[in-house]
Amino acid sequence: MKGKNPGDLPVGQHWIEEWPVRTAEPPPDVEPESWTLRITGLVKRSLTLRLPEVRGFGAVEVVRDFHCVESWSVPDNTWKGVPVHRILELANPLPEACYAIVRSPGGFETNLLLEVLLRADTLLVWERNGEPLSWDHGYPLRLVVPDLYAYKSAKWVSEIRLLSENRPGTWEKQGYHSGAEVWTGERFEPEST
Ligand SMILES: Nc1nc2c(c(=O)[nH]1)N[C@H]1C(S)=C(S)[C@@H](COP(=O)(O)O)O[C@H]1N2
Ligand SMILES: [Mo]
Repeated sequence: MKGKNPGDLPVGQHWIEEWPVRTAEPPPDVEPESWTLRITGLVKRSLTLRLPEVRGFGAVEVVRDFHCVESWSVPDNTWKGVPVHRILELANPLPEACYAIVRSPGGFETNLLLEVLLRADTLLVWERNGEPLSWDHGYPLRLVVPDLYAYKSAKWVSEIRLLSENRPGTWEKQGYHSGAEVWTGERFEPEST
């Protein structure tokens, strides 16, 4: 496995400077003031959080590259957001919770291992390089999972549902890899290559 320091280029990727917008569904028509993030499913305590409450978990900054499975990589993004594990600790996952499905209001879904959501650098982000994200890039709340291909980094996150079984999301149903680890090149599920 190659290293994963900022500036390391994964196999099959190339650097680009401009950050493109890549969205399958129309962006949601929801005011930030009424935005809620819900934590549902296999938790002891379901949560419905407004944006100030999400930010109240405490923001961190991480500097990481951003890799789309279609081969472009945007270097050196300073992401500011809340580590998801802080929110999940309050929700308190049940022992049988091993997977999650992350949802956006427009119907986009992506699945993740709970242990990936608990990584220190898995963030719910609202700022990049010192500026608020644009709406197209997922404001007011987007997931960033730096070591997974970017189809796991759901924009406009409104629900994180914990599950006992792995269920494919929007791109995973099209044959994209459920794991999506950049550093081992998990682009497609084996049966579809
Ligand atoms: N809600 C939602 N999130 C999404 C997507 C999407 O279509 N809808 N596309 C994914 C894909 S394939 C990529 S490459 C990144 C792109 O993020 P960007 O548009 O901010 O560059 O968002 C991911 N998150
Ligand atoms: Mo992508």
